[in-house]
Amino acid sequence: INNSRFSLEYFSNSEVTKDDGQDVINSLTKKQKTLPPRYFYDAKGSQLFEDICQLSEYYPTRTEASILKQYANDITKVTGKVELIELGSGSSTKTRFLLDAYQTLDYPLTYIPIDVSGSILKESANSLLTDYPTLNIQGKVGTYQQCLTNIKATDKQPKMVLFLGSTIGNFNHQECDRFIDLVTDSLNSGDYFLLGIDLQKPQEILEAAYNDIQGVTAAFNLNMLQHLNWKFQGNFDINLFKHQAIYNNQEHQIEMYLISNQAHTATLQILDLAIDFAEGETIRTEISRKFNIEQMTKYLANKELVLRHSYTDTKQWFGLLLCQK
Ligand code: AVI
Repeated sequence: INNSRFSLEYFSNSEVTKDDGQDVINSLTKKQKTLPPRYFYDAKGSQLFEDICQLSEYYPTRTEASILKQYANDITKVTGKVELIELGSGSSTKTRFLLDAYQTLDYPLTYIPIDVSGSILKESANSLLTDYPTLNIQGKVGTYQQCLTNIKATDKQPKMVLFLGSTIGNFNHQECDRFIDLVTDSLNSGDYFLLGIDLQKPQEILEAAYNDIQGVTAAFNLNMLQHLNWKFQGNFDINLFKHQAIYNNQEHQIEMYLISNQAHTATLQILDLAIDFAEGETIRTEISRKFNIEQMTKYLANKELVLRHSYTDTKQWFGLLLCQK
């Protein structure tokens, strides 16, 4: 993209590193085998996720979009003029409601999308530059850690960090702590954090959202094995696995599994790893925690993030928390 309103900085490359592999080895050699959810998102997986967002069963995306649409102007009134930084921006579709609203405040608006995928970032920047003729876009490709650390050092303008889609639900408690600490460190006092959280609701609705009839979520889950095959020269046979998502009522989280339907061994050559599966043995590929607004508010307050306003939909299925450091 050749445009004076656009810049792109790379903090990570797509080469396979030793650490990547170590992560997979550790996860697959535990008693309950797991895999890091970031392996969902190769080019095919990212497309499947976009498809999931369109499913009638998968309510989070459209519910969050409806909240943003309804309250974007209210949000601008609370924060005033800020620079927008989005973590895991992806296609930036929902962000447009905020860009529309901030645009009306009439100042040089800067949007800093951060994503691990450079290709999706360029694609979405291209269409944003056309649709928002005065918007400045400073994309950053890398992990949240890499990109946020850098922002703290360079940025003095009031800002708001966006973390939408309830992606925070894919972190366990420890990862969540570390993530929020990272965000808090990157904010100056007075800066804002806008967090999207999926709320607790009846089990049937949750399980339907992660076991859609068309099998898109199943394809998304199984694609992780194909991604590993490609990345680490593996021989996972996706026909030997079945997708399942169940709601864990105690932990308030969806758990996604791949279940091996027979005893077999798979290998990942580059990692020098052979993985034995018993019949019925599972790999847990994702947790998706479901939250309660009051509890989350207390948690954030303990982390120096004070709730300014919370927004929700009429069914109270999804929440947007606007916090300030
Ligand atoms: C990205 N993340 C918030 C999604 C979720 O709902 O936890 C990922 C997903 N997994 C299955 N469907 C969607």
